[in-house]
Amino acid sequence: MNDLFARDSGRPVTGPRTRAGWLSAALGVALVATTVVVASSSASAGTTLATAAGETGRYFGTAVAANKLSDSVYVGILNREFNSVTAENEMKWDATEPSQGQFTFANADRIVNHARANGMMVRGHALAWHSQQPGWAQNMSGTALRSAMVNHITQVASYYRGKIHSWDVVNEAFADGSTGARRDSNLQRTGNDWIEVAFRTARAADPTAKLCYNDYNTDDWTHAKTQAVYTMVRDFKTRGVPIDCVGLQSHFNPQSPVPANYQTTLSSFAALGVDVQITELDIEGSGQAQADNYGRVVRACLAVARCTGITVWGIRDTDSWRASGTPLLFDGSGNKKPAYTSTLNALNGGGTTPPPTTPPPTTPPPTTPPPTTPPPVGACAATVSLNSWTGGFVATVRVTAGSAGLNGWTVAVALPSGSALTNTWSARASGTSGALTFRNVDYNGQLAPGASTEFGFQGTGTGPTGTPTCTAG
Ligand code: 9MR
Repeated sequence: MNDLFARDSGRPVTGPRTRAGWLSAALGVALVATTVVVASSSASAGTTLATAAGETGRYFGTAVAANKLSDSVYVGILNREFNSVTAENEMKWDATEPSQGQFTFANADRIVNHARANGMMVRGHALAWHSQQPGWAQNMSGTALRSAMVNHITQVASYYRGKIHSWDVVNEAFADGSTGARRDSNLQRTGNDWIEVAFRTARAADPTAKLCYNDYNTDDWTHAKTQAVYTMVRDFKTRGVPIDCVGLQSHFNPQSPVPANYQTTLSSFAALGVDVQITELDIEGSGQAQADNYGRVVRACLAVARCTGITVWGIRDTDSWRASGTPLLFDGSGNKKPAYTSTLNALNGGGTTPPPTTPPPTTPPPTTPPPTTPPPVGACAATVSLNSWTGGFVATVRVTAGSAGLNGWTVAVALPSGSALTNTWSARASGTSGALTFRNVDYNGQLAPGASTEFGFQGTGTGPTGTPTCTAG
């Protein structure tokens, strides 16, 4: 019974449950209510990675390859130890849209279905990336590529809407080295705003998934690449670009070891108001040294309240993309390594320490200056800001209530001829060309006097040029 209780507590709160999961949840509640001694003693030591992480409110996941789901040793460890999965390759652009406009989800579905049948959550990986693009996209540029990216994100994120806990919306967009620059790629050459367009598009397609920016070599707080990603996330938060999480891949080896300031990196990102997830953890090495490094990474995550979960990049060493570095928690035969024990112990240590506190960031979070313009005297006012590129645009509209406040609003916008609406977020649109109207959704219709809210839309062609009009109701 203890094990039943512990297993259930390791399931993610947001994840789907099987009938067995619900049953064990009910039994778990009954145990808490009737046998406090059992609950309190078992709650402090999870016997698997998932249950131990679950007792700290976190998930523990692994990358999964669809073609290994017929390997019984692999599946046995997966189902026993993990409560989150990431498709190692099956949700990437080349896998899901091998020909333009032709989507294939069969392999990704095998992973998603396995996860759902076993009460695991799913991380989606990855919607927009310079690598593993299908050949047709590799040969594209400019407007055509931008539109193809938007369509890809819309189709894939819509197909999996409601089934994905977190999406890696954009992967590896910054260059290595000391410049802090964006990585050159065909996507980057469509315009610097490609990343925010990707995030807005993903939000419109799946409003329930957490949207992450994911990268490697962003673990050391002093590295230019880490600082560049931090600056981008801070800018996105300031401007209302929808981002919920930062993924640190955390691929470590002797050339790129676990940095001493790793926890500072986690807490500094978290202080921007995003979750932090360790998304592709592997640490090359063996024995106690490797075990100690795993322990350090886990303890750093547990020390940061918004470090919400850890994913290792494969199950057995032989499953790894870096198999020769034996970087994972199970050996080729599926036996637990010292790294496994150290990880489990660190997770259980986290369950007995006081609730984690996030140290103050080393860079102060941005402050939004108070609005300098007084609230409009009429019912409401709307202003629009545009991000445009050749052939497309994203419009962000700010609605500000007049002195009486608002209980519902409507904004009218005129699109130039030849332009068309393709996506809307945080509002309901009527029309797709010419005169458009946008109405509030449930959660942003009520505004106190002088208060503001934002919605956005995306389109092809050029964006609206006139001032939008706002009316109450
Ligand atoms: O593990 C993945 C491997 O099977 C693929 O061949 C490789 C191709 O790019 O991608 C690996 O996964 C990568 C992940 O998608 C993004 N971060 C780096 C990972 C390791 O290369």
